[in-house]
Amino acid sequence: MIKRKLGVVGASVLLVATGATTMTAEASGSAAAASSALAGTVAVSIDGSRVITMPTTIQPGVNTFSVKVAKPGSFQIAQTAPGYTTDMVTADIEAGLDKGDAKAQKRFEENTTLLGGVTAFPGTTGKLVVDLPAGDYLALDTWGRTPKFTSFTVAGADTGATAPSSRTIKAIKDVTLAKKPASIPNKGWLTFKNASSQNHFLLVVALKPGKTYKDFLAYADGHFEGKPPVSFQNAMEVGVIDPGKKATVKYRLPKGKYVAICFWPDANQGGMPHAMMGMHRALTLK
Ligand SMILES: [Cu+2]
Repeated sequence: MIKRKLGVVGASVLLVATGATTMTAEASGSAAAASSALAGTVAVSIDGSRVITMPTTIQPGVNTFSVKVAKPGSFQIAQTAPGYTTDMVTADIEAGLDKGDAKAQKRFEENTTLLGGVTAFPGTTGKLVVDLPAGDYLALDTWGRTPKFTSFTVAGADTGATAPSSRTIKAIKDVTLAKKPASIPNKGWLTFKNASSQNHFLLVVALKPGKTYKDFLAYADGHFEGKPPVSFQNAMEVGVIDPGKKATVKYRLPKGKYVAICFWPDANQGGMPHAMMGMHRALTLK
C-alpha cells in the first residue's frame, strides 16, 4: 500500500498530503490548513492505456482538475447509484451508448449523475472546474473503447477555492441551447450549465473558412451527411452533465465563427443525437 503510494507522481502525493492535513485541521476545529495553495487543485494523468492516476481523496468544494494525457482523451467525472457497479456501467455504455440499445442507455442515465469533463491532447493540460460535495466518485477517459474506472472520494474540509470568472452557455427546456451570449472571448473559461431536463455535453466547433451557420443548418437538414462545414481541428468540449449541474473548462481557440452543438444520443428517440433534434446554435469567438 505504502509502496503504491510512493509510486504516484509527486504532485499527487502532495495533494494527498494536503487533504490529510486539512482533515486533521478540521477535526481539531481549525480551518487554517484549508488556505493551502494546493487546496482545490487536482493533478490527473491518463496513460497510453487510458488508465487514470489521481489522488484517491480530494476535498469538497470547488476543485480544478489539471489533466495531462499520453494520447487525446476526455476526462469525465460521474457518480453511480448504490448497487450500480462499474461492470453494469460498462455493459450499459457498450449496449446503450455504443450500440443504441435504448433500454440500456436509460438504465445508465437513471443510475448515474454525470458531472462534467474536459478533453486534453498530449502537450497541453485540460482544465476542468467543478464544485463537488462529499461522496464517492468515478473518473474515466470517455475516448476509451472499454472504460477504465478510477474511483475517488471527496471528504474533509472545503477547499475554500472559488471558480474562475467565466462565460456561461446554458442548456434549457429539453434539447435546446439558450441563444445568449451570442459571442464569447476566444480564450478563457467557459461554463456549461444544464438547466434542462436531459443529459448534455457541449461541443464548440469552428466553421470552415467561408462557411456560415446557414451552411451548418443545411448540413443538419441533410442529417449530417456529406462534407461537414465545420472543422473538428478547432474545437473544445465540456463533458456530459446531468440536469441541474454545471462544469467549467479552460479553452483557447482562434477567433471566428463557431457552432455550439450537443451530440448526446436521446434514449427516448431511438438514440438520435440531440444535434439532429436541433440542439445547435451559432457562436462567435472574438
Ligand atoms: Cu444534448
